Amino acid sequence: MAAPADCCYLGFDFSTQQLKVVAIDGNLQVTNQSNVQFDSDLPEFRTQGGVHIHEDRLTVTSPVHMWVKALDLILEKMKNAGFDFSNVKALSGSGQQHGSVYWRKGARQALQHLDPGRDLHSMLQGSFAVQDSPVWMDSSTTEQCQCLESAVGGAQQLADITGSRAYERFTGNQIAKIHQFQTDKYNETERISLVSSFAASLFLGDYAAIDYSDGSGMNLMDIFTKKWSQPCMNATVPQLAEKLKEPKPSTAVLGSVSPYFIERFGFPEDCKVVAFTGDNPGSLAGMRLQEGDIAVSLGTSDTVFLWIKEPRPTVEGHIFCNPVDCHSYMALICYKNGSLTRERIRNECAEGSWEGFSRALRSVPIGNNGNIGIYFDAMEITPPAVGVHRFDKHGRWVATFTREVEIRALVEGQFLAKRVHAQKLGYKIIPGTRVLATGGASSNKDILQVLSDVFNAPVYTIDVANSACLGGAYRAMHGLVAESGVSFAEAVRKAPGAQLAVTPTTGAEEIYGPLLKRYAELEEKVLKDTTG
Ligand code: ADP
Ligand code: XUL
Repeated sequence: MAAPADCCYLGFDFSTQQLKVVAIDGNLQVTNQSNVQFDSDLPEFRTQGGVHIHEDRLTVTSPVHMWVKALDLILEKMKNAGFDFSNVKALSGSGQQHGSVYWRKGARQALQHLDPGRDLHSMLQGSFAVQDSPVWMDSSTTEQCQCLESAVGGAQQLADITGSRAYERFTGNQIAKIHQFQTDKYNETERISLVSSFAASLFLGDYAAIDYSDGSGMNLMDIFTKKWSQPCMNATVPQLAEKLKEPKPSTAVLGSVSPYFIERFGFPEDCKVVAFTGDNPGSLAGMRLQEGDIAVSLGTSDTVFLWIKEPRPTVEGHIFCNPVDCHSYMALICYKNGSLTRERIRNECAEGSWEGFSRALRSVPIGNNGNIGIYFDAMEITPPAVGVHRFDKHGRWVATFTREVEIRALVEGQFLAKRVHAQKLGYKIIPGTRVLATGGASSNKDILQVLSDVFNAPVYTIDVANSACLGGAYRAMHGLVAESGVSFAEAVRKAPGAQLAVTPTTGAEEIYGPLLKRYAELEEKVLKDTTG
């Protein structure tokens, strides 16, 4: 599948704070990138961090027109910089997950008859029934979540269908709230899109399907049949399917770019639009995760992505359809107590120095002589428990550890938790499994060594500043050949790889095998104490 080097693929990412784009050539090298920052480049929308936080502190929205104007701006910027759109064979992209867009009756007509002499923003002024789109930071739908869970028999039952229990930010619950409190606007709506499918619609000049992977973040889709779940739809809004239409595979070619882009920017007539997806699925593609791999982002909070073959949804974490392989799944798990907790312990036990923190890690043997610590300074997400808890090798509660033991207990505890929760969701370590580490703490080799030992797998580091965007460009390229059976891994084989950082210490599995079991039991106990 040799692609001429002068052909080009674009990936867009409509994220919370900015719109980004990358261009790659046929050899998968990045040739161009650009971005539009919502707060500073579009100050007229008066957003902070790309959003408006409403008075109740729970409702969080973004102006849908800001996203349209950002697309006008970024394409204009590329054109002015001399970017040659005539080589673009396909484009795709991603959007922040869960956010929703409400197209007013008649908007489809507007999309189909765009005048290349004008910008999108001015032509789509009247096209949205709801001007302020709810986004993933919104947490105002607790009532709607409770209704949905009780309608299907409980949180675990909802997770068994949709891959997640009810979450305030998930789109179905947001739609239910709009139907309830903005009934007129809901009734004026002819189509509801996710941020991702909204963005694809702009390029397509018609409504774009929601893809399976981002569709999994709605609490509406049966992730196993990949159809809207009737019980969930009924409990959300009657006849909702008319406004959503059927979801499609994330690898689907939705059509060619609309004549608007051909005439205004010089895109070729056969430039394809591949389904857009959520930013987290987009990142999985950008990082080129493969079966059995786990990606661990060690930032302010810690996030884990997993490639799973046989998922077992639970009330913790999320299972989404896999964006690059329709026979697989991905899981997403978020932890609130990440770098901030590591920093607190570093300050208390290593005089504020990462050097000292690393020295302490190296000075205590792996397995910490059986001592285990659970450090939830803030109420944790996975699991919803709080407090600092220390246990000795007999499982007895202890008040303090020495400084060195405390540091190792923290790091081992954080990674044991990641493996325990990953396995609960159905994750299996297989021969060839890689751990891909990203985020601030991935620059620390001693922390990565613990990660490698706990997972008994090599750890690679990867720069992911643009992973969702890059994933969009990779998916655009793969979309053109997916139907003929070429796998994503094969299509992006030539892309720059991750760097091997550390390999597991001999004997680590024998030590961490029993510790994993003990950690899981102790965490259960802590969770019971928190929830009473
Ligand atoms: P964000 O999630 O905000 O993007 P980053 O991925 O940039 O965060 O990570 C920032 C964190 O990285 C800091 O809070 C800091 O605790 C951590 N960090 C930076 N250097 C090191 C180091 N050498 N060892 C461990 N942690 C580090
Ligand atoms: C994932 C989530 C966020 C957004 C951020 O469930 O809500 O990561 O996708 O853009």
